[in-house]
Amino acid sequence: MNDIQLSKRLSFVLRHKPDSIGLTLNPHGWANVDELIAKARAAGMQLGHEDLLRLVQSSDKQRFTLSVDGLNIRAAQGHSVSIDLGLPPKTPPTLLYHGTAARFLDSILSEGLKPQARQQVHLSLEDATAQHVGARHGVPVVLKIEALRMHEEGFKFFFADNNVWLTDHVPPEFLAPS
Ligand code: HQG
Repeated sequence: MNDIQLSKRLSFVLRHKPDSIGLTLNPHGWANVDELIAKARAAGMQLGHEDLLRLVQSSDKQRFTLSVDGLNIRAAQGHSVSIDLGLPPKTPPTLLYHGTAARFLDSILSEGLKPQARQQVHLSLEDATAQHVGARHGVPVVLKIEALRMHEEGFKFFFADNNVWLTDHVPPEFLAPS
């Protein structure tokens, strides 16, 4: 496996299917580094400590967070497994962006942005980042979210370690084409 394949597999394990290698995440999504490596190797991944550190440092979207003591690791965001990242609510900027595919637009404008398979809706600080996120699904469309107004009306926002903003649901009245 090259680094991209390793990183994808690690994202899959830490966000979606820890039990695919017999791993259990703690309630905040952390896995013990030694246990992760041992179980990943037992499942056929060629992964050592140095590989793991390299993947954490080289991840283009900083997908993984190491605990301060270096003993634990988790995905910064993107989970479908039910965990609580334990992030404090934070005041968002006036506007945030969400990239999606044109074919989802009608549904989104009628029911708002939903987390779908993930735990929360993912929002970007910049239009350009959102374009890339949207292009993963098809012809990209970027929506502007009136994040600060949502916050003022009581919606909670969280800022993940890798600069992605998270919220539970964006009702359609806070959305506008960018
Ligand atoms: C759409 C990547 C119809 C939503 C990225 C999106 C991100 C609706 C899709 C992270 C809808 C879900 C997350 C509604 C939302 N009707 N469609 N009401 N509400 N949708 O992949 O935000 O490379 O789960 O617009 O960079 O695309 O994996 O979410 O198109 O940060 O590290 O449903 O994943 O990071 O798709 O991407 P996703 P996302 P990684």
